[in-house]
Parts: sequence; structure tokens; C-alpha cells
Amino acid sequence: METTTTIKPTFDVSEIRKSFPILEREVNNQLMVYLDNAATSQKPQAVIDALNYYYSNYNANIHRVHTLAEEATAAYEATRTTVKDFINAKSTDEIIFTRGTTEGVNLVAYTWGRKNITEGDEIIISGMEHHSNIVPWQILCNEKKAVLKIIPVSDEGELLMDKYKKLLSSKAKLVSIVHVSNALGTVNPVKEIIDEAHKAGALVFVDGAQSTVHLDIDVQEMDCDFFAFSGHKVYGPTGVGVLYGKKKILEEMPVFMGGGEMIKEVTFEKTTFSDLPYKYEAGTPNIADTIALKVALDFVTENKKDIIRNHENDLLKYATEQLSVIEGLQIIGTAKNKVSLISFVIKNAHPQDIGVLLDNQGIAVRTGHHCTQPLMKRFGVPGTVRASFAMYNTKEEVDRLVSAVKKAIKMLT
Ligand code: 7TS
Repeated sequence: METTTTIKPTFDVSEIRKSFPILEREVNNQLMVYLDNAATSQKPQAVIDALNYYYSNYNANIHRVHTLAEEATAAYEATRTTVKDFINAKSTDEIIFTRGTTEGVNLVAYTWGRKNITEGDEIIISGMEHHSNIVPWQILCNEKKAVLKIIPVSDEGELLMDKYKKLLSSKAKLVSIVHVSNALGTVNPVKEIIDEAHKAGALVFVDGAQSTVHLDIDVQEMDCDFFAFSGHKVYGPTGVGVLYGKKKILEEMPVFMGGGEMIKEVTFEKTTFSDLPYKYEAGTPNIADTIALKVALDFVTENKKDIIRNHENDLLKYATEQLSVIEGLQIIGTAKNKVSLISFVIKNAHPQDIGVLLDNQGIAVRTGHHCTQPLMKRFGVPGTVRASFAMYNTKEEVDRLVSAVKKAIKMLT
């Protein structure tokens, strides 16, 4: 008789760790445990080398004729192709380089938003948005006398989908939604959100700042109209991000910043603009970091996202089990579908104090409101302690976190 066994692919975390030189660092005389990956992830040596190699060997502005410039242009455009494949966009014309997710949201708010939003229109966001997916829409709504509507969040930290469906009407022009919450770890049902929005005639912007590193991203399958992420949260450098938009929508949008590179012809009377994607990339871009972003994305692809995800899910499960039995500790965000991120509060202890005591023990976490003040208000807390895991974290590091939290509690309560 034939037996089928599913063998979980093994993941050699000690090998992975060798690729990240910073992980050998000591903080407060102990080997650092870096658990602030949702803020920014650490960089593999290959990414650091790519930056160094660019500046040492072919630093030049792009789109010029000399050899160095041609090499720089080729490397810069190679990243665009890698990004296209990484998120499964149809064309490189749909990939706009930005400084990060924040700039992606603002670009759409200032261009598409200013053209398409008028008095009485509605923009729908959720109660778990990062400030960067609240403030630009709020500014736009104030300017246009449009209305910002909020999808409420359950006690578990999930979107109340029934309430969402009721918010959708012909007045809704845009739904802008976080794919994965940076404060709760919740994975939102974006496909369903997008399908419902489209039925109502609204476009959808997906904030992929936290999802891109953990989940498979397929913008065509998702059918989102816009998707944004930051390179620095996907093991890449700071200062470079991506805005994806459906080609037809990007073509019809007005330009964002004016300047060099985004024009076809300029006279004092009139300017004609470049084709996609250059239309939205005014001025000298962040060439070095964009080139190194390709190396970061290749690194993730080579290590296989699904295998990384298994490892991260194991860490999440283990850390949740270990932390939830600590007396006085409450996990904020217990959604069924979560990435490897745990937010928690401790009775009679301020998150900030816990953060300092963890740092004293060599452990880096983020404390505070995580740029989600309305969400913190929803849960009635001033902030949380957040431990967020990446591919290089280990069970031993979770053990260190757990014993450090216990020690901190003893000192504070
Ligand atoms: N959206 C989400 C969901 C985020 O988590 C962040 C950054 C942003 C947007 C903004 O990204 P940026 O690269 O443009 O700054 N989140 C965090 C965080 O959780 N801790 O530090 C930054």
C-alpha cells in the first residue's frame, strides 16, 4: 500500500543568519535579538555589497550615453523587472519607484485623488490603518469636501466585513486598505475587499508595507488598482519603495512632481510628459538603493517565500504559546490569519518601560502606538510592545524574549 507523507521543507536558519552580518552584534553586552522587523528588516551581505559595488564601480546618473551610465541604467531597470515578477504585475510600465509606501499613498492621493474625488464622494479606509494610509486621504477629503469612512475592527483585530459591505455605495470612489496590519499582524481578506469594492464601482489601493515580505503577492490575481510597498521592510535598503498601478489608470492620472526625466519636451509655454513609468519619476532617482533592492528581492526568492513563511509561522505559534501564559500579559490582535508579529500589553506596566528593560537585555522590540493611534484608541491602550519576526529569527531568540519579559515584569510590578 502506498503511503503519502507530507514532508515539511527544512529551513536552515543558522545558514540564513550567516548572510546577515549585523546579527553578530552585541547590545548591552549580549548577543542582540532583533525583533523590530516590522519597522525595518536587517540587510543581507549581498545587499550591502551591491551598494558598495555600485558606488565603487559604476556610480553614474541613469539615462545618459556613457558606459558607466549605461551600466547604472541597466541595473536600475533590472530592478524594475524583478519587482514586476515579484508582485506579478503585467508590465514594467506599472512599476513606479518611490521613496516608500508613504510616498506611494501620497502620489495617488495627490494625482488620482485630486482629479477624481469631488464633493460628497466617499473614501473608505479601515480602523487598523497606519497613519500613512489615513493622513493623505484625510487631507484630500478636507480639500474636496469628501467623506472618510472607516471599516470597524473586531475585538480579535479582524475587519468587520458585514459593516464594510454596508459602507459601500455608489458614493464610494476608493477603498484604501492595509493588507497586513503592522500593529496587530492581521492578514486582511483583500481579495474579497477588492471584489466588493469593484462591484460598487470603487477602486482599491492596497498598502503592502507589511505583507510583501511575508506573503506571496500577485497583483493581477488580487486585482487591486494600486499596491505600494517599502524596500527596507523586504531586506532591502531604506529610501526606495514601489507603487504599482494598473497601466490604464496610471496613464490617465495627472503627473505628481515636475522636473527632469519626467518630460518629453519643455517650452516656456508648455510641457509634454514622458510615458510610463518615467512620468512619475521626476529628478535623479535613488539609483544605488533601487539597484540593491533587486538583490534583496532575489535573496527572498532564492530562499523561497513559502519555506520562510513556514519558519515564521512556527515562530509565531511558539511565541504566542509562550507569551500568552505569562500572568498579566494580554496579546492585542488574535486574528485567525496573522503574520509573525505579536503585540502585547502588560497589566500595570507601560509599554515604553518594558521596551527599555528588554533593550537592557539586548532585545530590540518596538513600543508605542506604531503610527496607528486610532487603532490603539479602539483597543483602549496607549500603545503596545511589539515583537515582529523575520526569516533569521530563532526559537532560542523567542526563549530570550520570554524570559526577558518575565524579568521586566518582576522589576516593574
Ligand atoms: N503602512 C504600513 C502598514 C506600515 O507598517 C508602514 C511602516 C507604512 C505604511 C509606512 O512605510 P514607510 O516605509 O513609508 O515608512 N510601519 C512601521 C512600523 O510598523 N514601525 O516602523 C515603521
